Amino acid sequence: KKLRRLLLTGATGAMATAIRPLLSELADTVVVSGRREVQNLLPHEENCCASLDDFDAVNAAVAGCDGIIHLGGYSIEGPFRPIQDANIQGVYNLYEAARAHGHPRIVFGSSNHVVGFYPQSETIDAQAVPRPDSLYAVSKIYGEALARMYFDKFGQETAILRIGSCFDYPKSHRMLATWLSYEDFVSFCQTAFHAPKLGCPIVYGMSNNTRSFWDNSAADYLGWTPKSNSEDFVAQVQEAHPNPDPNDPLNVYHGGTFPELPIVTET
Ligand code: 15L
Repeated sequence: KKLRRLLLTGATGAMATAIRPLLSELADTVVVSGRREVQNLLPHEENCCASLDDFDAVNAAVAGCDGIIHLGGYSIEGPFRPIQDANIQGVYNLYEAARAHGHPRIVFGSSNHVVGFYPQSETIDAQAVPRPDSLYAVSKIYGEALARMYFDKFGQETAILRIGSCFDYPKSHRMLATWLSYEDFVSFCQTAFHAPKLGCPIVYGMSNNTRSFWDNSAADYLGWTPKSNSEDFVAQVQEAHPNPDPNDPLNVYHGGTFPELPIVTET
């Protein structure tokens, strides 16, 4: 099954750049939207530039789309102002545009950092109380709450995906638990757009990793079956990082190094 017109926000970011070629499986046309134009457009793509804090631009990007993958935003810890513009004002603009245009389903790219302060010795599920590890993570909790409010108030369906580490391969011992392959991300989106009933589930964005500290059983009803397993990369990770220090925050917290990052005050 294919969407007619899929909006991809954050289209110039690293994750979007990696998955763009795979999205022709999901939709006839993919509207790629970032603050700047995407270079090297693929045959199935159209550019529609929008800064997330500009409602009119976001509204124009959303118009006519029957699905949205929202990867746009400020994606790491940083000063509050740009986080606020993109992840708070920006997500509000996106949901208001979706409300004006028939509530297309949304895959909201949230982050594992919303539970970043949990210790890796503890396995948690979608019901876990958030323990954000950064201002960035707090802004993602705002997005999750907004998604839930638009669902309860208007029936807007969203898959809240708390993305772990979406890279071409796991790059650390922590990522043996948090890794999400590009293929599994795209299969998640396909499932979210076509599940008979989506609702507003919280799902941890990880592949079928043998090692993990997240439990996705609450989302079993969706029928998503990730296929990649970080176990295939154990030898490679061990070679790159022999003798991992168990007291290194990277090996202590779900959120790795983020819990120990300072607040960045604006200059
Ligand atoms: C994130 O939320 C970041 O956007 C990404 O750059 C990685 O740091 C990822 O989390 C992670 O936790 O590995």
